[in-house]
Amino acid sequence: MGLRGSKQPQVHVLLLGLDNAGKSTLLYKLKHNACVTTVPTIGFNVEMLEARKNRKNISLTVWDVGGQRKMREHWKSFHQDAAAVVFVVDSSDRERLEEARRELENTVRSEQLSGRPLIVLANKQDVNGALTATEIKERFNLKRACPGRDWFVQPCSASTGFGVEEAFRQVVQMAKLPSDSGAIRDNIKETVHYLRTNSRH
Ligand SMILES: Nc1nc2c(ncn2[C@@H]2O[C@H](COP(=O)(O)OP(=O)(O)OP(=O)(O)O)[C@@H](O)[C@H]2O)c(=O)[nH]1
Ligand SMILES: [Mg+2]
Repeated sequence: MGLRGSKQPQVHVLLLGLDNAGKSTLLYKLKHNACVTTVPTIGFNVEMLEARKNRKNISLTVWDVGGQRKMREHWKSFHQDAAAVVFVVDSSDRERLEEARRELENTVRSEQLSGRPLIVLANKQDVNGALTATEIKERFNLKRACPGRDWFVQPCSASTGFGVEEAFRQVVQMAKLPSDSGAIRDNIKETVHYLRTNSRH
C-alpha cells in the first residue's frame, strides 16, 4: 500500500452498499462537489481524493463498487487493500434494510477486512420518513457485529451534501495509514516480494 514511487501516504477506501444506496452520487459529490446524475454501476468507479491526516497530505483512492446482486460476489476482490470500509445505506428503503444488514454482516466477516474501520452512512436523510442514524445503528446491531473494530454511523444526503464533509472527515480520521502497525507489516511483505521478483532478472 503506497510504498513505492510516492512519499505521500496513499490509502484505499472501499464504498459498498446495495444498489441504489447512493454510492456513486456520494463519490462524485466528494470529488466535484456536484450532484451528478448516475446510472447503476456495472463494475466500479474509482477516484483519487486528497486530504490531511496527522499533519501530512494523504491521497485516498476511493473504490465505488456496483451494488447490484450480481456485482456483490465481486466485492471481495476489493477487500485486500482497504484501509476503511464505507457502507452506504438508503435510509428511506425500509423494505431492503434487512438485505443491507445481511450484506454488511457478510462484508465485516471477511478475513481481509479484519480490524479495518467501518463507517456506515445513513444516506438519503433528505427523504421524508428516512430512518435516523440511531435507528440504523440499532437495526444493524453494530455493537454486536463489530467487535474489535472502530465503527461510526454518519447521517448524510449525497444529493444535498448534508453530512458529506463530516462523513469524509470521519473516513480520513479512522482510515489506517500505511505507517500504522498492521500496514508496516504489509509494506515489509510488499518490499520483500518486490526485491525477490526483481532479483530474478
Ligand atoms: N433523495 C436522495 N436521492 C439520492 C441520494 N443519494 C443518491 N440518490 C439517488 O439514488 C439513486 C441511486 O444513486 P447511485 O449513486 O447511482 O446509487 P449506487 O449506490 O451507486 O447504485 P449502484 O451503482 O447500482 O450500486 C439516484 O437516483 C440518486 O440520485 C440522497 O441522498 N437523497
Ligand atoms: Mg453506483
